[in-house]
Amino acid sequence: MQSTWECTGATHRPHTARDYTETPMKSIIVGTAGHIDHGKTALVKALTGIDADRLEEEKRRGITIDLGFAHLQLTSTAGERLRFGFVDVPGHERFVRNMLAGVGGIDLALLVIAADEGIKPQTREHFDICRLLSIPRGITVLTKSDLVDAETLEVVSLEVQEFLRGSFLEASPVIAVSSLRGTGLEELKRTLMETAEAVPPRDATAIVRLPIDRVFTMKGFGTVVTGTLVAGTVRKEDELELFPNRRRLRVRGVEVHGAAADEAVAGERTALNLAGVEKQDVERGMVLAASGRLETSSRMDVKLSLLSSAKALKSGARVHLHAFTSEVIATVNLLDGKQLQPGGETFAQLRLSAPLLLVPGDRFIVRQFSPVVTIGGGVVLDTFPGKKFPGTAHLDLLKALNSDESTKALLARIARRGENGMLVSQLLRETGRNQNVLEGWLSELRRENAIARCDDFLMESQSLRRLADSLIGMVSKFHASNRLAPGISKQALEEQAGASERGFEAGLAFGIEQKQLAITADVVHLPGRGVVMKDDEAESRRVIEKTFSSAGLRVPALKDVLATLKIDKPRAQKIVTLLLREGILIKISDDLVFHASALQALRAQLLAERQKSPRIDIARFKDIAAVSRKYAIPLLEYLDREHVTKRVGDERVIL
Ligand SMILES: Nc1nc2c(ncn2[C@@H]2O[C@H](COP(=O)(O)OP(=O)(O)OP(=O)(O)O)[C@@H](O)[C@H]2O)c(=O)[nH]1
Ligand SMILES: [Mg+2]
Repeated sequence: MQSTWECTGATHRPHTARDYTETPMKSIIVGTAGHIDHGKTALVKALTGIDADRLEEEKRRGITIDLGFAHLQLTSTAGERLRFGFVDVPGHERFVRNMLAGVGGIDLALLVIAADEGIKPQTREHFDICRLLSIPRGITVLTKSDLVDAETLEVVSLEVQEFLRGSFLEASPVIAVSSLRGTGLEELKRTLMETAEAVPPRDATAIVRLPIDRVFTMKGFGTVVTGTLVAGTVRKEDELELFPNRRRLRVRGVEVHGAAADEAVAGERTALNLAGVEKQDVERGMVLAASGRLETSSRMDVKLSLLSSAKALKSGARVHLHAFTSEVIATVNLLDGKQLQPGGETFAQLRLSAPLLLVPGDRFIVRQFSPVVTIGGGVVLDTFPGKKFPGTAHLDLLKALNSDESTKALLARIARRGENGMLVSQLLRETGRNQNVLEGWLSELRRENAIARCDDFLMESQSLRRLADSLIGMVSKFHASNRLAPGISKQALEEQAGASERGFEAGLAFGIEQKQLAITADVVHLPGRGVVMKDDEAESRRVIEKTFSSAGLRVPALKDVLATLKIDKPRAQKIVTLLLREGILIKISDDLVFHASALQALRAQLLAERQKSPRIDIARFKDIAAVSRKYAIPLLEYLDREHVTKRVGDERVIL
């Protein structure tokens, strides 16, 4: 490869592929922040030798308009190799949205304040943005120290310390430098290295996500995109999915911090040469992610904080939402109250004007709709929420999702699916977490008996217990009202249960495992119940069956048969119901019941008679069946219904 994709600044360095025999390199992304003209770009150049202002217009106007990039490699006194990727942002208030596109993935903020001007509006706004995005650490740099005397520097320094009090930067160093003269730069580099040592490595095994901040074409390469890789590892030849349009693309080449590499890992400034896509099809704000793992969403539940400098925010208000490099319009629905007070914090559901690829834990900034100023920010809790639900349940869920304990939040995600349960793949998509990490938490939850698992299916233990209990209740109820039936069919029980298919299977399996349910040939029953009858009931059943089978077609009245039994009438009636359901007895009219074998014999007889003549009247039928008129009429009507005979005028034909 001839030139770098990542850094199109003045300095082009020869490429060196990563040498894995060397001690591993730690990558840290540093973002500048601060008011216009306070010397951010000059500082980055003084540190790295790279002019991050790459646009002709920037050079002409002497201001930064869009994001600029540079890099610097240092070796700490402990021998650790550190690679700093700088994202230089514009300070101009009109370009805050460009600043927001760059600040998303940074590990460390360089808050730049010119010693001769002190704190200015965008010092505050950029600082607020860093706080709202929870950027964990930073260094404050007083630039242009050569322009002020020692006394003024002291005053500005005190003013800055006062400004930082109570913030994430309170205890961090404040370093005076002159990019022009080079003073303070060595101290700044030392401080950068010390601060970098505390930066924890990002999760290189998580699901890949690269929010795109630049797209360009390079002769001989085609389309190149750049961004800060916020999660995962990208290798040459990987297939990635471009969101939101879901195109699948192949990675033709990888560059990290301006040098060709076999892979880029989370936390690195990354440039990817993509096959199968034109420059005009890709733009800032799109995200490249591992194929088929994640999904965009237009509705999300978040925790939202409002700056104390902002006006109160009404539920239903529209705002500009910035997350990583993307920007959309969002409608804020507050979930607790109608209005969020300045300096306040609450749970909210956001409806986005376009779908974004975000996962829980991602941070965002909101800016007032008009005039556009930064008013707050927050953290994504749930990218696939249901509609706002009443009472405190929704807030309770969000409190759990907002918990620092990963397993607690995970349990809340599984628990909210209740008796439907969920698949591990759904949980992966919902959390954006890598499978190994998730599996670790799931094992912990299983050890604590908080969840149950069957292959890739998960259900919260309490929901499973509840489901099994309700199944047991349904089966018991069935037995109670169908005392002589063997049990309820599995299908009927599933319909009654109303859970998902996998949920029902799990609930049933659990009930069986607990020996509270049993299943025999797709019939679910309580263990020891169902087909088993009490002795006197079994005896009665035999009596009924025998009476009717020996009666043939000259059957006795059912009530007379039941009167001879030793058991009470309701129990006797249930035995009859069972015999009818099993098809052993057949009811042809309100008070006529026959044994199936007698009717079967009659059918056979009629079929034989048909050979002689298909025409049959009542008299002939009475002869054949050897029954009185009292039985003949209902029997013939039954046979008509069964399409054994057919009425034609006063006569019938045997069919
Ligand atoms: N004397 C002096 N001038 C400086 C120093 N640092 C920057 N400057 C000058 O201040 C002006 C603005 O510097 P930049 O680095 O472009 O400022 P910036 O913060 O990047 O400005 P934006 O990107 O537009 O927000 C330039 O003319 C620089 O030469 C310094 O340490 N000393
Ligand atoms: Mg600049």
